Amino acid sequence: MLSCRKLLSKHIKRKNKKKIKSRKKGITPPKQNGSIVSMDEEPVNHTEEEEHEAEEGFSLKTSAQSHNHGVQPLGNLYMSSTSLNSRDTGLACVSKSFYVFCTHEPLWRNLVLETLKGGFLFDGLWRTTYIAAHYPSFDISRIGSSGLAIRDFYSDYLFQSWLCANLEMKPEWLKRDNIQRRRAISVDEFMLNFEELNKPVLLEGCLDNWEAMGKWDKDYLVRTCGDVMFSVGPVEMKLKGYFKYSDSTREERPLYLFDPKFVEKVPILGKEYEVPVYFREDLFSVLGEERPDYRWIIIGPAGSGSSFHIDPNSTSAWNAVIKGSKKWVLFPPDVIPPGVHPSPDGAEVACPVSIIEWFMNFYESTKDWKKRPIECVCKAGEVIFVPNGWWHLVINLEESIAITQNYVSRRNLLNVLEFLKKPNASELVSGTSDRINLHRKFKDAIEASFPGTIDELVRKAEAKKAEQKKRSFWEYATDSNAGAFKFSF
Ligand SMILES: O=C(O)CCC(=O)C(=O)O
Repeated sequence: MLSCRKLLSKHIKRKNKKKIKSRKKGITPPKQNGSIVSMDEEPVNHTEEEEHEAEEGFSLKTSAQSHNHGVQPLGNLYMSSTSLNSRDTGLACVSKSFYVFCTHEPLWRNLVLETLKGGFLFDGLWRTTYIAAHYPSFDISRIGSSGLAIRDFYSDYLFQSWLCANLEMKPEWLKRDNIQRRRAISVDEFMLNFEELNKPVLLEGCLDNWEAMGKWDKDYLVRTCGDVMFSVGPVEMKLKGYFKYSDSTREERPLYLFDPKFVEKVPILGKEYEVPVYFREDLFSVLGEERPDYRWIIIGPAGSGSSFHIDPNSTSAWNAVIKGSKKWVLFPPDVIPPGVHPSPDGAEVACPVSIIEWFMNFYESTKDWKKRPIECVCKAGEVIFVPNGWWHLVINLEESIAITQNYVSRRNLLNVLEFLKKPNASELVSGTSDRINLHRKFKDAIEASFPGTIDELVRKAEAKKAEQKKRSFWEYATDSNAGAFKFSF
């Protein structure tokens, strides 16, 4: 019998072939929504070639269970012998279909977050979590899974979140590792070869002295601050409540703990790590209490992460992994990642709902891009430098704990000042309540603390630009492929 797992990989693989064809024709590849994925468990004779295809396709996590009610993606309707979608068959099926929609977990998650904020105790399902909180006398053990499987039920809306929650990261998605790695380089070397050039680098060995390494894990954090409220997605919740959730969640886009005030809340945590030597210049500190948010503790289960974005206020950042590991994909500022659509003013970004969905639908296409992304897996003990303006996506490959800080040094001060004075600063600037005045306040404070610095940086930047212009003219003039005149000696 061919397992559900095999069928899934086989059919998605077939669909992929179509995608490649359509890409050649210049048609935007269809989203996974239309994929043909069989959930039936019928015996199928499959050839060697099909086996091979299956191996190359997508796989489900070993822990994946079938969709509760046997929902299939809409594409399967076109392969079905009956061409019957039970959702269209009138009253006889309404109650069953309605039941399936009503038990859709993402809807219950929204309800819980809206009504209980962070004050919920996750019990493995959002639906029962909601009911237990609102109707404490109700015996939720009666709810469980009804096991109601519905024949011929096709819905991309219902299927997609199940698929994304249960897909395993493909080994190919993790293979490319083209970031430059450095160990024990000097600060000057870092500035010259990476910060000045605005290029990512992975720094090894610079957390060796952190107390947090080897100390921070779930048990330690719960002992130290289990009752402290942390920012988790749209809500604030106790750390121990968050771990109860993250230990048992299995969803498309797990809630992520991302707290900018963790040092103020738990000062001991701030004493157990130190800013790596490369990132010690911190010009936003001239603003004192008024500086925008700049340091975060980040905790999340496997599959959680950050979808494509550029860091706030044109700052650069470093991200240190204390526990776990993270897959990074970074694109330089002049390349918008596939599947990502920033609004013209840059204030909003539309991208696939979940990170795994981006990998499923867009990762492959980056192979053909002239400007390939920089990629790596950042493991515990390693730090990545994220230069300003770079698009990046991060997915935790296992439960992870990390610290990140955004900073302004002399190398990116002018970029930051320019960003803060954009006409739509009130929408673009983040991490502070006084978005409009941040430019003036920051500029004044820099002038007061480091007189003449801005003028000197402007002079240097102009000289560099003029030099580059001169160089690019001569490069163009002497490049025989450029069609300009050639020197002949
Ligand atoms: O999820 C992560 O660790 C990445 C965080 C990140 O991208 C950011 O802070 O800008």
